[in-house]
Amino acid sequence: MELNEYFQNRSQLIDQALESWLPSEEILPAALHKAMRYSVFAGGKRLRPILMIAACEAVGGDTRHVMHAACAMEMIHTYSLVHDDLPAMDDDDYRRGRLTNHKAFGEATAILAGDALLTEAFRLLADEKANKDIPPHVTIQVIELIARYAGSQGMVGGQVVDMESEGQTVDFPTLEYIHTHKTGGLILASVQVGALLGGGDDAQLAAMKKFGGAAGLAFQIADDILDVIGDKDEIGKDIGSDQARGKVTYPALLGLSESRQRASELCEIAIDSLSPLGESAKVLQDIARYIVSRTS
Ligand code: GRG
Repeated sequence: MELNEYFQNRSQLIDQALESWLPSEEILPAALHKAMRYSVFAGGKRLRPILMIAACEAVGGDTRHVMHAACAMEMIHTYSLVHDDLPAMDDDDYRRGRLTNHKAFGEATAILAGDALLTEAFRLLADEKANKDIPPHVTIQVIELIARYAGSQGMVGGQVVDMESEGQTVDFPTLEYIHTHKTGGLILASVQVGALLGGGDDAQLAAMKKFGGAAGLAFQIADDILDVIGDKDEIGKDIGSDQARGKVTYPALLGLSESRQRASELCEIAIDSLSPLGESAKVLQDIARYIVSRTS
């Protein structure tokens, strides 16, 4: 299956699952559920849940065991975008080609919609029905892993160091800390959880960790590059915002050409790390190539 077709097929499955698990707009409080759904169904690429499904498939697992965690990951990712766009943070008007959540629903509702998405994600990760075929110790491992990569020593931590670094001269280790934590963490967690729920062995989990670390960092470098040379309409948000805010980025520190070089080296590391898995890892390896060549 071509990668495009794979993305289309798996994102349809994710959308169906999200549709069934997210409270409908008719359930009280309707305004909150409407705001949550507005951002979840705003046309995101579903990269993290797709990586989770692909990792599960790569270790020979049953994708039905991973759908709830894939949806929880997308809810956490969406909450982070809703909060990141708020006036107190990046103060953005557009996301995924439409008005940001706070522009559409007001600041207070956007904060609460993000809070509710994060909380609902962990409810779903612990949901009894969704976990009926999963050993309880694996469920606990999954919850701990996602909390670790999303929390103060993961995505939120990376966001704080990113904020503190705005307008400052920042060294390379700090830049790598920001990128691996703020963005890389959820990507790394996605493939690890996919392999874990797919019943992967220790060697497969270790390979997936290496893949996720490299692919996660490559993703953020590609994002930095897109913010310099990307197309506003394709990306769905303004270009040049990193520079305007004095954000620390790869192109700012290393230049465009070296940033591209680093992204393609990381892509090779990601691809090589999965070679022990053979043909079953092909989709993940194609996704790594897509991550560094994407235009949106
Ligand atoms: C507010 C707790 C908190 C964290 C925010 C992830 C993050 C931390 C901020 C997002 C800022 C940002 C735009 C980072 C660039 C990388 C990134 C996460 C891009 C968006 O991810 P995509 O391209 O988006 O997968 P879609 O819309 O396709 O899901």
